[in-house]
Amino acid sequence: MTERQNSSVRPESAAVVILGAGPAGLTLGNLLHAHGIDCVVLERAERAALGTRARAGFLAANTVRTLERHGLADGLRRDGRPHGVCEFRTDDGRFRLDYGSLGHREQHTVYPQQDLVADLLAHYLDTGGRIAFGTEALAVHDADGTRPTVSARDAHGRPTRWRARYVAGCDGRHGAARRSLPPSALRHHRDHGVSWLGLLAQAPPSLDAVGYATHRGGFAGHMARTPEVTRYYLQCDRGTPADSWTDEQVWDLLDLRMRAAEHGPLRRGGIIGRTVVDLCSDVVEPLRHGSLLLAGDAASLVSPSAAKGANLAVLEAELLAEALVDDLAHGEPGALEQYSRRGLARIWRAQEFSHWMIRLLHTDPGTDGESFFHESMRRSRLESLRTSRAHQDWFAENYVGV
Ligand code: RFL
Repeated sequence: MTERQNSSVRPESAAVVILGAGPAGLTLGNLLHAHGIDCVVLERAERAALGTRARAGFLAANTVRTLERHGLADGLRRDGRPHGVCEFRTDDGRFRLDYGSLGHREQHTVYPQQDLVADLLAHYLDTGGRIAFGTEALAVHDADGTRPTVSARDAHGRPTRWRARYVAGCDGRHGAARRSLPPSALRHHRDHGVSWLGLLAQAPPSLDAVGYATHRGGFAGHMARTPEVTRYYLQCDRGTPADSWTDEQVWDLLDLRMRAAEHGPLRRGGIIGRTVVDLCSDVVEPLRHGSLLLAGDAASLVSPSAAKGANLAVLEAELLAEALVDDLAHGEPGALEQYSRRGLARIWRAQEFSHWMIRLLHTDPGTDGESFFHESMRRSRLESLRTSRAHQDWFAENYVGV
């Protein structure tokens, strides 16, 4: 293991400097390292913090295949659980979609993102990958040339500088890569006007399915994480502080919106995590800006309504790794432009489906205030999903696919 945190031994240049050790950065690091490309990962957090951030949990079949292809799936193969059913609960009753036997007949693997990150990190370090923990990238300079540099601050607050041929911006939505984009970069942003209180409960799942409940008080969601921990979502007003409801009020609201009185009680437990998420979508075009390349949340933000973010991060990292290997090892012109085109095609597909899910799950007040009209459209959409096999196949393909 070559974990080199000491600045006196840490090299200050690499062919590829990767910003961020999330699913995107670590997948990319592993793939480049496996192809003998000299790379280093700069990560703001300390190592201990990396394996503790609970976020995603549903990995699509394609994501699992990608990780398997590169020998990065041992943990999720061992501890991940297959999942292929979702249940909608509405004013008109409830229905279940066995999406694992619809469409392309693919399932999710439930595996917490923090475990995936821990696996990717362990593999990267065990195979000799270089990473600088506690190092915050501040800006990418000269990205329009062939010798970009990254200015950073190490764990002791000392300034450091990294030279590269390429910089891979995998440092999320608030990272240095996005801050360093040239004015020519297009940023397509859409605020869906909806917020969710994301909750982690120390409680076993209450359903054997992903639960989506529409209710006049707002949306509620249920997603398994582990046999002991479950993620719930409660739609809340924009600006609601995460701690505005007590644990008991949270459970009462979840019971109400998920119609526990009709469909069975939820299994309660301590609320161990709360995050307010404002649902918005955001895409940067193109994904290449000279020597700066974007992947994962740095490239696009997808609302968590369809669980696409972590999946896109892994898939884009694979595409980017292929393009960088083609460019650096085989001198193939155009490989990085192609990365941008291929990555954006996937991103917009995921955006479209996530947007559709948002409109399926929330009442849209509309600019004209005709909530009856919009609510009726939404009910009709749900009814179509309940009754049309063609619609169900389309849903399954998009829900599990990226
Ligand atoms: P990450 O995971 O944010 O990792 C970025 C890394 O960069 C570091 N960093 C920096 N390092 C150096 N210098 C800087 N200046 C830096 N700034 C940041 C950070 O410390 C971090 O380690 O981005 P990445 O790799 O692009 O991965 C994206 C995913 O994390 C994200 O899309 C998903 O978590 C979204 N998401 C879900 N995705 C799914 O596919 N399925 C789900 O079920 C799902 N559920 C969720 C989610 C996101 C959520 N939140 C918190 C928005 C549930 C929630 C509540």
